[in-house]
Amino acid sequence: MTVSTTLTAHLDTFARDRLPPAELQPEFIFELPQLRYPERINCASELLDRAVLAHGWGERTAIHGAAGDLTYAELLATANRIARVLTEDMGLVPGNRVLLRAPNNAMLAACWFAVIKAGGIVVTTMPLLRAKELTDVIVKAQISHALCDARLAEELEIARGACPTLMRLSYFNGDAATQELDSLEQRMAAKSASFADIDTARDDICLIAFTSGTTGKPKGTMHFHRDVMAICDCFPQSTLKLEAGDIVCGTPPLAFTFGLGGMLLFPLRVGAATVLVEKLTPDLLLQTVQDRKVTVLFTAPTFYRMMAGQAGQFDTASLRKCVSAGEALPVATRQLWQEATGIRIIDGIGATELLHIFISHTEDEVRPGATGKPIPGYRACILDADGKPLPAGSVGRLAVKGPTGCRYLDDSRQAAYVSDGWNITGDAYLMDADGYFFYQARTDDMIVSAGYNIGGPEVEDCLLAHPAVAECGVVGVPDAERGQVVKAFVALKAGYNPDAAMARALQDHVKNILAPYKYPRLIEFRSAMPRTETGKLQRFRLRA
Ligand code: 3UK
Repeated sequence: MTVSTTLTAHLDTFARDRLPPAELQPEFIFELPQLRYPERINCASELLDRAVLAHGWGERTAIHGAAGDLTYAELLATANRIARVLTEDMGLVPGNRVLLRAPNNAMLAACWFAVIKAGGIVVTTMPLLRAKELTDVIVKAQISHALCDARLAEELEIARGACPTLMRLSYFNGDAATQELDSLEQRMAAKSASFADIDTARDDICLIAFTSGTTGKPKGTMHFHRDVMAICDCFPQSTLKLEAGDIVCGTPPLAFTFGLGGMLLFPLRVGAATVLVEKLTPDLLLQTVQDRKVTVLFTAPTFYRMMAGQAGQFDTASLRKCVSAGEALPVATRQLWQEATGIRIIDGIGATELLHIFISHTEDEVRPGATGKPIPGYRACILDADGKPLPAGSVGRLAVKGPTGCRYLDDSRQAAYVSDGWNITGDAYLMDADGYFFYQARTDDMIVSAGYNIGGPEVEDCLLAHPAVAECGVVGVPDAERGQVVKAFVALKAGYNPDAAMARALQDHVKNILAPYKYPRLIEFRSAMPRTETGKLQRFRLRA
């Protein structure tokens, strides 16, 4: 497929002008016939207008929200009204960047479609970001407009002072009952429910997702309309097998592309419904599964682990499929969830740079400890430090290519992520003789102790299988004699004592299961592990 680069609909070419140079772009593969999209496509028209006008799904429920349910037709009308506010009142021009800020709710979903209908570029931000972090994002992407949940106004108002490009701002009230004067809702009420979507090119940028990086300035990953369509037409079709009757729910924010795909785009692509809940705890998610008869769950491994203990108190019979991503799924967690619900979790590795999941497996192909195989449409291999492919059984750098890939916004770190057309995710992996991919650690997190390479997650898996352990994190700490030694941070379940005898018991437990050189020489008890908003263990904070 030749990808046109001339017919852009963007009048503001800021983002387009800052795409990585051709030699630093990943190679894209469009082997699957469903990924050969027409030259002009607007992913919002495709997912929303076509759902109502072509498929006739207007009366179906698209979103179950706290303030009530929205049908596909209602979601379309709401998005159209917001698109009119953006273009008629707020001066949005195709190619402008628009910041969205809200917990997972129906207004956030409608705003997402509205921006893309109007030819804008969506930058959804995590609800917990503070003014400093918002400023970094706004300045980096030269954001001109913002649509923000009124309850999250404070930090954005502080950021605004340092952000001269951010000229037009409108607040909405989300699922809250109160309606402010001159809110986005008020402005929308005056608008017609129809809107002519901008006729964008398939390779026009429609979203910039910032990575939840642990160090350095956040990186903006840029994605095209065709990339959004591609993630809808890969994992959910070949692996998850999402269906029109499904009701999905889960924890990842829509600002995290795991959540954007799973909790919004994938269900809309097939005529299914999503349950958007603003704040979820393990028992609230279980309660929601019971109340809403949820069939498909998306969340991170720690959430499955926490829910497993309580699942018996709820009716989870409606559940059909459970997807885990964000970090490695421990074998012990997979087992606990299967014992509690009878469901085999579908593990999948995705990345913001690749937009969504690229290695995964169906429930019938579970291989404990493995993430799976490249999903149809993607290829993966293991490379050595020089970029040469390694044979099966060797640990090396995971390299991936497919219909999506890394395009950082004006960032010298592009050269570290893309090499020779491959996306290098920063993960150490091993492929076995059958082609299954086994996660070892983040490349930077591999522990090297007395010449042995040790992946922290393997030791964590082992500790999690001990009945006293609630949560844990394993890192390497400097050691004069061995270079590094393995150190485990452990949070115990209620009723267990964090004492020397417990530490010894845990060490013996690991020595009984793994090669003895992997056992944690140091153990420190903590009440909980430091985690990101997306559920990832922050190993750098444990090392500090
Ligand atoms: C790690 C995993 C082992 C891995 C994401 C699904 O996590 C997502 O994106 P991020 O940019 O992080 C990417 C990195 O996270 N990781 C993710 N999933 C797994 N490690 N097993 C897994 N199943 O280090 C990867 O490089 O935050 C996940 C969909 C969309 C996403 N953006």
